[in-house]
Amino acid sequence: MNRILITGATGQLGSELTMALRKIHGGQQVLASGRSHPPPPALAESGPFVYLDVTDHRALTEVVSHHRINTIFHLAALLSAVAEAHPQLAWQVNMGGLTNVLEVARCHGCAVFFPSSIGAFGPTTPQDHTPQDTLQQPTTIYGITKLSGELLCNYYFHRFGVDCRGVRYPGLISYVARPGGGTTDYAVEIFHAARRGETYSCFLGPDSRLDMMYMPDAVRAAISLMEAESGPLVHRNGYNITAMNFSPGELAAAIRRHIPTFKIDYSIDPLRQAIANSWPHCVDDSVARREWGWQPHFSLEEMVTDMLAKLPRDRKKKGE
Ligand code: AKB
Repeated sequence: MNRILITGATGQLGSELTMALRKIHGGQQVLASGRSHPPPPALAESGPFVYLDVTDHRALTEVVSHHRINTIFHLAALLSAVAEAHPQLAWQVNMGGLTNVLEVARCHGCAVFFPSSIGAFGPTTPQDHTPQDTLQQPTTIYGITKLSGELLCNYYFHRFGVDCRGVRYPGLISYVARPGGGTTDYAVEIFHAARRGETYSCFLGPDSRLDMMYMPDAVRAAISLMEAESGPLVHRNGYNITAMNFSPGELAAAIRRHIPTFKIDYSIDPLRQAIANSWPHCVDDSVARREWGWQPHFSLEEMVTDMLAKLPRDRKKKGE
């Protein structure tokens, strides 16, 4: 892993994973890519950035061959809520992008990291302590692309020897780049509202419990899985991983321990609530712990303390 391409590098995970990989391997070794014009300054100044649409097979092939890439972190995808609003586009980007990446990886001998999600589960999956290997019947287009992606990555490994690895991420919480169009985005938005001194109007109900993870753990998970010895990796793709689980009501209470005046109210979005209701409350990540030593570092309390310390104090939207 020393000539790395990151697709979707300007996204919530990509912008921090790129910086972490550049710290380890050197800026020039890590090629960030995405569809932003211009790219965010932190990405543009710390190493190379190329405009890349992952649905363009020829462009992807040229980038991989020109830069002699040997590892691809393929993060470009539509998230759950925006995918549900545009199902055909979601299939085109999430599946079209992945099949292009896997084909290019097969032809150019690259390893591939593919982020799946708790969205790969559905309403028939056991909701508590969801096992690694269980019934997966997702009812969202996002979940269908994530489950298909896990299966396709395993197929490329067994059929063609492409070293594909991946995890099922829960909701990711971070203060650098905002998430775009996910069901768990409330867990980031709430901090921005709290920092502005505003009441947060939450689009999920107070008791919607979901798995979550703070970004430093999510970045470490991707890097450590890709660096792990291959031998013990039985599952390879779609590893359940988690760090904490909470409901909007519990997150608001945790923020209130730091900002006692913070208030939340609820204005439920039926689309995102239905998606959340179809996902597990908490997954069992013991297989990831056993096969490659996965271990989260941040609990709910630690994450809230760090988020509030690091999040830039936003200006009030109006009238400040
Ligand atoms: C989303 O909400 O779509 C993502 C996810 C859990 O996969 N954050």
